[in-house]
Amino acid sequence: MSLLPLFDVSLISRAGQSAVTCDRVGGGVVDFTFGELELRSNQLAHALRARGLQRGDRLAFFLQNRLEVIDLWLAGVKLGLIIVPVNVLYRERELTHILADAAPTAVVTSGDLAGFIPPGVAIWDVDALAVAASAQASTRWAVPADADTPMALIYTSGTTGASKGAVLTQGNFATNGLTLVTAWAITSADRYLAALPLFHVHGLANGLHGWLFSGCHLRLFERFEHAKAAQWFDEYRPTLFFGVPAMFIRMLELPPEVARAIGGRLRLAVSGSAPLPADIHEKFRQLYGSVILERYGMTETLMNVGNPYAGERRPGTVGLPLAHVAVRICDEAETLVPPGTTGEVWVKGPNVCAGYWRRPEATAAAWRDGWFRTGDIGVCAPDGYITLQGRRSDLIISGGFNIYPREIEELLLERPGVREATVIGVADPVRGEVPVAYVAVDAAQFDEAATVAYLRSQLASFKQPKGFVRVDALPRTALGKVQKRLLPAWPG
Ligand code: MLC
Ligand code: AMP
Repeated sequence: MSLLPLFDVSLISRAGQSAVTCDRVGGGVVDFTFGELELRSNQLAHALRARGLQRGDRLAFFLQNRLEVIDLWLAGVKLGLIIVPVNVLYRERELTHILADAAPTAVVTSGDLAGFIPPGVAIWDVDALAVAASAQASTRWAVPADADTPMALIYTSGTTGASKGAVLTQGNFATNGLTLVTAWAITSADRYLAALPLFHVHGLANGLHGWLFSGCHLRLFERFEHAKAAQWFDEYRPTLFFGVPAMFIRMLELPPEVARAIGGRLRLAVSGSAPLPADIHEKFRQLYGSVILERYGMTETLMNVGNPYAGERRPGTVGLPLAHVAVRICDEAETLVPPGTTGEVWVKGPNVCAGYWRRPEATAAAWRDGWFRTGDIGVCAPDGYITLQGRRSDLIISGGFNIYPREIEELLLERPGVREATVIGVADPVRGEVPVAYVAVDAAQFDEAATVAYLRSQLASFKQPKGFVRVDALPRTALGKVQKRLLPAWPG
């Protein structure tokens, strides 16, 4: 299953229908029809070909949500490119690694972000590219593709501190999108408010494809801004909203009458990417009159499991395997465990990526006989509902963004005066967890302010430790492994 025939249900068959509303630079909004998106992406495909891009070449984008990201995705499908979405919050360390590993022909970015791109990488300004495209022919240029054609290389934080690129195919996105449109009954009558970033799979794979396959209407926002949420929902009147728990927690701050009005029009509110506490599920239901559908996915697999659209949406659980996904829970000996027993979640299906980009060892370590080992720990109830309980690694999820402590620890250990360092996640009422660093330092040499400034230049803002706790030495096992559970409590 390839993507273009599925997109054509909207791009060609609904050419005259309003497709998307975006903010206009300088104020106001601008609308585009599906037919206009078809023409824009054809022109961009010609412009990219003129710059030498060919099937299989990588092209990265480092952009906030904007229409040009959609143009790039559509042109990428047409040309058989491998698109590399990069989180706009990434800084020197993350960008250097990803861009060296993916080796894209260029990074498409905007003037405000271009300064973060490390030297040696070709930068294509998004506005200049759009101007170049507008002078190109609008005839369609499309190369043959099938389900195995690589579509995207999406980086996911690695336990070693270096992230790995998951190779996602057209078939992965097609299966995922089609299942969601069917399972969630998305139709052309829906109105989808999109504020999740398009550089991660929740917004990209679910949001963008749910929209294009169903032909519903999209209101694209640059990013989620909780102070503006009430106004956005009131003006746009969405029927669909996909978010991370931090967004739903922020939305609990709205006045009850505003919340009721929003909830009355919302047909479906979906939460994922981090655990949604059961009390937030309940508070949202009371305030908005809308029962959140919690779902579970990952970069490597897109969506795996979700609560039913028609059926019980059970708080605290991620629900049931999607129609095309097989799930099993296995113990440390890699054996299937019975319902009610905790183990690692393994998944199999056409949603699972083709492997890690140029990392055969990492790929071999993550797959067993066709099953992908998610690293998530969970339990399956006798009636099939799955509850996630934790992770095999010490991954921290903050506002739906992933943080591997090791990445921060490695940087801390490079700083003068730092003898030992470890990072843990501590509870945060909005973001779920935030990172905190525990350090054993030589006080005469350690400069906390300089260390904070260094981390800011190297890593995304959501990875910045919210505090430094000084200890004489880290608690360790006899084998030298840090015992994070024995660290003194974070004083807040
Ligand atoms: C967040 N920030 C941004 C930003 N998003 N800055 C610029 N552009 C963006 N797009 C920064 C802010 O500058 C700030 O930095 C911090 O994040 C919090 O911002 P806030 O305005 O206070 O937002 P808040 O109300 O806390 O909500 C944060 C959030 C953000 C919900 C908007 O966490 C977010 O967009 N999360 C979505 C993550 C996501 O899409 N995950 C999906 C992964 S895919 P500072 O310096 O002040 O801290 C996946 C698989 C799957 O996991 O299938 O689920
Ligand atoms: P990422 O690598 O950014 O794709 O993040 C994927 C990880 O997010 C998963 O492996 C889970 O640990 C976590 N995750 C996604 N959805 C949920 C959810 N509904 N509840 C708890 N954790 C989730």
